[in-house]
Amino acid sequence: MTRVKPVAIALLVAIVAGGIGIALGTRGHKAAPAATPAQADAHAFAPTVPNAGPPPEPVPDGMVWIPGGEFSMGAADPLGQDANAVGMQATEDSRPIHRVRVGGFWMDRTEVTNRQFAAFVEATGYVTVAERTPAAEEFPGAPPENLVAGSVVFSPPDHAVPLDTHFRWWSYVPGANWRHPVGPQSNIDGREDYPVVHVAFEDAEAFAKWAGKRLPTEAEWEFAARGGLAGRLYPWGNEFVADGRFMANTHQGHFPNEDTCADAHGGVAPVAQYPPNAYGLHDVAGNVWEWTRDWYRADYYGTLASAGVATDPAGPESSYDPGEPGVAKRVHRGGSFLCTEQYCSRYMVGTRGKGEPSTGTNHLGIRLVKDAS
Ligand SMILES: [Ca+2]
Ligand SMILES: [Cu+2]
Repeated sequence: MTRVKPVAIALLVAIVAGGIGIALGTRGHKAAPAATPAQADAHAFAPTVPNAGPPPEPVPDGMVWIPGGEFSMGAADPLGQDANAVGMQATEDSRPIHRVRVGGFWMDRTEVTNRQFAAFVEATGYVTVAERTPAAEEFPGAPPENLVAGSVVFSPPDHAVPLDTHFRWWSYVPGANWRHPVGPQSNIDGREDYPVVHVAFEDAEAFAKWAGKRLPTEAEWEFAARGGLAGRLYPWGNEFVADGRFMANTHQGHFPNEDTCADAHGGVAPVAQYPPNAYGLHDVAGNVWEWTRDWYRADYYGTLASAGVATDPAGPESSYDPGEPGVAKRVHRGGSFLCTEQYCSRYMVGTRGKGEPSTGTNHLGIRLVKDAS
């Protein structure tokens, strides 16, 4: 049953949930066929050519060197079939496969943890977006009593539901924020090594500034996540379960009402519970989505492809999501503990997510990079 919400709250949810929409997609919106046949695209990957030379010194704590180099960016459609609207088959925005060159950089081995974020808040007194009362002018017409600080939380039904709208399993929860991941009654005691969640883009940037780091570009993120491999489905290769071992925290069982936790974790997991990729990065697939600094445009890769090899692409000038034209979005990457081939398979390494910048959720976090000095 869908709970009936006051209109203003529904509005708040509609706006705030814009971000997950994408991550999870909007069903019923049928994407246009790709201009390039899927089969041709599948052969568009060329080997990754990393930059030569040793990592610079010193090594920042908790980071690994990503050498940068030239690689093929994007995701092909290996299934070549017209299936669901948000899974692999719908990732036209990750095509065409195109050649990109990025410089070297340091990258966090893991997603930013509650411990790390707490140190930042302790030092600065920073208050996250989810902890601030929504401003009346941002939600015209909303009764003041409905303007309550909170965030968007995965709230699965206890029975199977049509996968037609993400409102069936996402709720705007007053009092949810990074300290209270699923609502005011919850806390992060004993969860110091879990990824921080419910962070908006500006929270991520504030944390990065304090830490002397920055958000990665989308191209940097993908170069790093691919770990030197070319054209693989996942950061570790082409087999989702490799030699009997789960390599990422995603969702098993019937989505969204049943998670069998075959991968050993239901919901978000502490960082680094799964093997790292070849560059030493944990959880670049699954666990929590990660902000990048780029604006999202569905057609951006086409723009880049026509320009030959793109050098350090930093995203388009502005955002455009054809599925939600009025909402400017930043790119998310990596997928989360909620990803499943039944609905959204964005743990696949070349695929893209996106989200409205003020919207955090309990499956969206941060991973940062740092330039070599
Ligand atoms: Ca899991
Ligand atoms: Cu997903």
